[in-house]
Amino acid sequence: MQHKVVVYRELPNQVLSFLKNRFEVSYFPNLHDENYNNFLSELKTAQGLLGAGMKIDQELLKEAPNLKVVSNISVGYDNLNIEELKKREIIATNTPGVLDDTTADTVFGLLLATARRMPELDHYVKAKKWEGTKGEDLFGVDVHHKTLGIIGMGSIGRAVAKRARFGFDMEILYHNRSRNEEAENKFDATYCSLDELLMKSDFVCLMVPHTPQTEKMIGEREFNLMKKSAIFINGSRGKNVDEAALIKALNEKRILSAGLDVFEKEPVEKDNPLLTLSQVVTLPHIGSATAETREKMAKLAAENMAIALEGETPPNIIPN
Ligand code: 8YV
Repeated sequence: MQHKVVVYRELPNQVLSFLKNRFEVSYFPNLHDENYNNFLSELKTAQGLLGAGMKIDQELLKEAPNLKVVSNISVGYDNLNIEELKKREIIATNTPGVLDDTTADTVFGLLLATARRMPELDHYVKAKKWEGTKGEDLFGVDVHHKTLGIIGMGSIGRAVAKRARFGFDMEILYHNRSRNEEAENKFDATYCSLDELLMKSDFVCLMVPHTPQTEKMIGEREFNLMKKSAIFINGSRGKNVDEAALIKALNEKRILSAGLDVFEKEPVEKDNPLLTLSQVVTLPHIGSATAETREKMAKLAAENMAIALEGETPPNIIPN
């Protein structure tokens, strides 16, 4: 019997062909209200589900009685209910590794853009406000030779540390569930408690996955521990931060500024106060979003799916 795979994300042509050569494919490059019922009816007879970001919980899984494999086109898998997948003996996979450098580029770009106020000053120039010699009102703060605190020293955290250490002569502090020898040996990173990191860092960069343990791990207490001159960067998940506390800290000038690729609710709500703050640089969750990397992620996700449906153990299986 030929397996059926439902795809709910747009895929590069060659990745789609790879799947079509092996499986029956129901393709929903753009899932919306009008085609959602059709998607659900295709899911009923599918063995594979491939895409990114969809909440795969008990409610959805009830609609997918034949499902054997869920392949995420992302490294994060906070959209999956792992317990529920385990109960149903469904294999889940993700795409680690291929996005590390691209995501680290985004995070470091965000850090630079926030410190040097680049988006704000871009608007300033384009608004034709640049006249005469400019003074202090346009100053930013230095990045080089400062202290960067990385919370979450996984492979993306290490790619950020590498850029900071070798490109910008930064001191690296880090906090992680466990010590990371590679970070300590290669980037001179110093392990410390979360509180010590928050108190000593000029830049606090959050890079942890979203789990029940990391939910809102940065809140009022943590912002209060940071320097008044601290710049907070979130390249992880919005739900790891108490957004109301972040807004309060920024409004009360308890930290200097923030660079955010992620938000508590995505797409960000139109009336989110963060969108009105000039000291906040915002991005629409584009950490891994380059043509090259998204293609690699899609290819890896399709390979994971093929290997798993063919009865072998895929390389990027999510432990349950
Ligand atoms: C996107 C990410 O969430 O891989 C992750 O965990 O955060 C991003 O790459 C993903 O590709 C869905 O658009």
